Amino acid sequence: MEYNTVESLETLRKEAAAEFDAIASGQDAENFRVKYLGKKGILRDLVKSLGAMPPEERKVFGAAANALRGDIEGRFSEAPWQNKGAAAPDPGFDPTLPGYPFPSGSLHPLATIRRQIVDILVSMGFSIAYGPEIESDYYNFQALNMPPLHPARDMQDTFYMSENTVLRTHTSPVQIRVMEGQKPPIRAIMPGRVYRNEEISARSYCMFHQVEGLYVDENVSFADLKGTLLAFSRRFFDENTRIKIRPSFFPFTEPSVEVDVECFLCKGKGCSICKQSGWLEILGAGMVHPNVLKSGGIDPEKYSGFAFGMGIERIALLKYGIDDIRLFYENDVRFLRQF
Ligand code: 2NL
Repeated sequence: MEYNTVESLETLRKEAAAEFDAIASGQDAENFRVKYLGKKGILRDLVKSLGAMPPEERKVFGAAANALRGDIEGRFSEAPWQNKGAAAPDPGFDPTLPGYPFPSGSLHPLATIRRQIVDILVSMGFSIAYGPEIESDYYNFQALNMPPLHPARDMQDTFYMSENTVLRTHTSPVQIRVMEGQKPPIRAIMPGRVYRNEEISARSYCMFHQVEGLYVDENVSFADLKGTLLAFSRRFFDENTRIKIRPSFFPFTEPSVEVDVECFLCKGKGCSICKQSGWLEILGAGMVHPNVLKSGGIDPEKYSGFAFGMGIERIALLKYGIDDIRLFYENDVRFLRQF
């Protein structure tokens, strides 16, 4: 098309405006610049038409052509994408659309259960203590009323690092360290990993997690133990949960008990989780053996105490209805995503 009338300049203005608005990339912008504003561009060519025009027409056309060139140059140089040489905006990008969902992680089921247990006990006045996972024979056994050759020390269950060093088989050694380091009243819980050299199966693994608790003061009685465990069970499971206390044996407590809670699923009627018994065993406990108080530097004539221990895996398996303990350690995201 020849641009040699004022009317044709209006057509040119519209065409240029449409092309300008369609600029979608740096390449489009460069093509536009060459086509309209370049040395051989359409707007430069207009001057050539002037020579053939009568003077009156030349004056009007020249002014209109200059105005058009000024407008296009102005818009082009002021386009937002010209700043700092940024590329032209991609019209396929809509900044008002919602973002892509960001994959979020979640707590491991064992961490969730541990936090629930620890939070309840901390709110009841227990403080948290930690200790080494590699322990001496003394702290893991002797101080807990298990002298050499005691049957509970059976080689089958303990990982020995050397003759006198073991991977702790319970968190109780931390309690000895706490008793050594402070005077009664002592109210402390010990969450942590423990190790047992057992055959790996759906039921047991070579490592698991415990939370143990210890309360030592003057006149601590078995009734205090019952009240503490009942209050804990009602906070953790259900406010009407009943508990059942059965006699048992641990070398470090006397008397020793095991505690069952009413099955939270069937409320005691009997179901697959509680194997039709209506009860779930959740922890072991007892009054601290006088020999153990002595190991901790505490006078058993003046002070008494209770202690309890629970396995986190056991409670997590029950609460989530999981049938294989190994799932906790495989880090299969198809499993972990369900929590
Ligand atoms: C269980 C049973 C228990 C303890 C742990 C303890 C610690 C000291 C003194 C006395 Cl220093 N007792 N701990 C007592 C009774 C039971 O754990 O079945 N744990 C998974």
